[in-house]
Amino acid sequence: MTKRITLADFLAAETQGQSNAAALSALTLSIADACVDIAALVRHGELAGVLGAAGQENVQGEEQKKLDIIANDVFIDKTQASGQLAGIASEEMDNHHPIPEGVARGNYLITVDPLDGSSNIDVNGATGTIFSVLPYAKESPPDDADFLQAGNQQVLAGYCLYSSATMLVLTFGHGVAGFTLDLDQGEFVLSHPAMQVPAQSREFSINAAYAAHWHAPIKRYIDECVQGDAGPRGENFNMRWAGSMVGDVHRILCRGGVFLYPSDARMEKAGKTGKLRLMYEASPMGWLMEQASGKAHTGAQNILEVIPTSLHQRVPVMMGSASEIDRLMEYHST
Ligand code: AHM
Ligand code: MG
Repeated sequence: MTKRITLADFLAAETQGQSNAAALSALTLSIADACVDIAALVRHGELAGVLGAAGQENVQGEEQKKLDIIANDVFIDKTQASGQLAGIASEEMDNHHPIPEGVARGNYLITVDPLDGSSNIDVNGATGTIFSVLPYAKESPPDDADFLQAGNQQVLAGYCLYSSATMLVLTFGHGVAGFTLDLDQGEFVLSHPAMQVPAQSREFSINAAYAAHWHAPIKRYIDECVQGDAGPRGENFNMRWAGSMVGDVHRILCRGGVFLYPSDARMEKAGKTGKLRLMYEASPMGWLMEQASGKAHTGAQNILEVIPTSLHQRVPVMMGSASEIDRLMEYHST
């Protein structure tokens, strides 16, 4: 029988010998704790009375679901109690949440999308939590500008997928590890060690409803896939779109493919470059992809090199199997 490795066991080995081992482990376990609580709310659905709209919008003008707000509160309560955070920025809050007086402050900042894909909640579809941990060295409390660090500064990134099983997927910069929640024991157990994105794949993920507005490089890439074995790729492709970045990226980590949420002419007319947010969607997912031997790009730049100019900045996103992202980058440069 293979040895059962819990998240706590994994953290002890992963952080061994590091001066910040205890801090990073405590913070990671608090994130896992928050995800266990959010998973329980998601799992109980209508019975927990948490479905439906909250009747207000977030800073980005998107309708908030009740569970968006509850998940945000749970995540803040659990992670700040670790004593390792200096501040928390979230999709659901205009500005960062400062650690209250009387609660210990630490040397990390966290950015989070507490319930990604929340339009899936009411239809019992996959959702997730995405998080990114950044270093913070100052003594004084941070301001929003302190969060504006490029993705290549992250010390921990990951997501929790709430689907048929609850899975926590993490990187500290030494590969990607996936854990499945053991509901009987209430703990995450290593189930997917050393996750690797297959270098090649014949599967793509994009919301094709926006095809009329795509720019030429995306149009060319998808057109060539859709032509199948009669087209220039000479092979048939498959398409999947979960409406949840966590669900789509998880599938790609498991079996390859590309996830695309490009900017398009209609968005740009409305003053937006893409939909997904750099600091708590694109950067953490981009680092996971790279750590699993995949790639993540905006079309102009490696996602991890984009220096944020605001907490809720949006970026075009292309990530997944290395050879397909290389091809997309080539199409963007010609
Ligand atoms: P959210 O953070 O408000 O839930 O939005 C992000 C989600 C992603 O999970 C998903 O990939 C995308 O929005 C789906 O967008 P669309 O409805 O345009 O297909
Ligand atoms: Mg969200």
